[in-house]
Amino acid sequence: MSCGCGTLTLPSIPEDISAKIHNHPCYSEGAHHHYARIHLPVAPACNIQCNYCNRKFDCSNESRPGVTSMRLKPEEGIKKVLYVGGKLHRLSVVGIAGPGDSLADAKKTLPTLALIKEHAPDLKLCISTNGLLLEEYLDDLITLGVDHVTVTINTIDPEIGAKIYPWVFYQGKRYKGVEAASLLLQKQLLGIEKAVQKGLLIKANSVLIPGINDHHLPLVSQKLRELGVFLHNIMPLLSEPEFGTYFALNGVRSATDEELSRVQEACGMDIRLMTHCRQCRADAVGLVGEDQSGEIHPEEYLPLSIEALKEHYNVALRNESFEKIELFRKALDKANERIEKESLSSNGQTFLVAVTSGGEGMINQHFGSVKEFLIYEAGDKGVKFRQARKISTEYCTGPDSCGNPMDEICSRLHDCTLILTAKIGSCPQESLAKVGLITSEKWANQPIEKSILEAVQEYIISHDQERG
Ligand code: CLF
Ligand code: SF4
Repeated sequence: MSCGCGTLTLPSIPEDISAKIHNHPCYSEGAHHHYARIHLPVAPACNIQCNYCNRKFDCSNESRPGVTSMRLKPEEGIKKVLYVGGKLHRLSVVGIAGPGDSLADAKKTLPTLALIKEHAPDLKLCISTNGLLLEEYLDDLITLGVDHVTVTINTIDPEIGAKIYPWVFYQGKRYKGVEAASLLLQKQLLGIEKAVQKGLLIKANSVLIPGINDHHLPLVSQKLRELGVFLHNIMPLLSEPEFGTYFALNGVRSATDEELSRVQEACGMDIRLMTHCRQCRADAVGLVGEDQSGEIHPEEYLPLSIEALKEHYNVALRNESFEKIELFRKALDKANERIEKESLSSNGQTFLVAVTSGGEGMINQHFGSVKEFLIYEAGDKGVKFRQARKISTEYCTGPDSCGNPMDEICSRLHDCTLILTAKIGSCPQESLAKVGLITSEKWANQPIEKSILEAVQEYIISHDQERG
């Protein structure tokens, strides 16, 4: 099973853990092409302040900054889950990731999880927290069957922490500066340690903040590994003036793709990395990377009774869909297995390849409708997923409106060698060729990894021939 690993050669994943992550789209890179998640925005309160967060918007620890989700009550949340699960059979996980901190608002998070456990027990339960109250609520989470928990931990040094967290509110008292950062760190480490001891699968998120914790994150990774954390997700700081955060207004800029790659490379020496995170919304719905939240309207599910929604949810049909997905995954793994057997013989060179995909692990999206490119790295060590790069608008937004975000696309893909896509017009193809990007439709509707292997092999051969 592929798991979004970094550069470290880790021992293989034990069978019981493999089973737990098999259809979790965040914990398993392989699963994210096939299985969907839903976030329920039931928890608006928070007990700390992060300098990259503006509380007018959703929690930036597990969501894209600058987005405001509609709040739901627990009983509205379960209705939404049953409604979406009945429509979107590939839904496998429910996450609570804000819009504040799930455990600062445990009075709403825990009843919501209890309702899901009661009415949709086939779904995995997942929460994301800043960790301040993790230890306090651990037993409740275990009783409810939550076994995937994300803790955002940006530093293990209180001096650095004081630059990120201006205050922490704990047991009726507001702490500030280094004292606040020390308290938060101590509670995070204790919560993680206890959670791992009790068998929870912990993912840690760290926001990569240029000039603040960029050089320090490998130490965080080391510590997380010692604590038994399963996966480390480095998320680039997104910092735009319109987000109105302390960092954005005080000159702390967004992290670049290159900085992210560099830090991932350094952290991947110590721990298994998640590289396919899309910093989704607190009300995200659908495959990771393909948010369908705008298609789900409260008036469609709120008037219905739980009983009616359970019928619509239809566990038997959902099970059949899961079986089909698993058959497809097996066929896909078989098609991709060549990449494990065949060496690329790139003589130490690595190539970045951008792919357009609408899911299912295939090159099945038209260049014109792409909102994000999947970037893979291919070299002597094989083909591995590196990161997703979003663009602000698709190349083509309608029949009469072929836009021209080509400058942005060229700049986001400037370090790539090849672009593999399902379809591309001659006009964008020529523009990309001018900046040295080679595009190809040859692998349209083919599995991603084996296509990259073949495309890079072809590229190496043709270049060797050119050089004589
Ligand atoms: Fe949601 Fe987070 Fe659970 Fe996934 S998201 S609570 S672990 S179900 Fe996933 Fe979204 Fe990244 Fe989060 S892609 S922001 S890592
Ligand atoms: Fe914002 Fe989340 Fe930090 Fe709270 S924990 S301040 S909601 S980013």
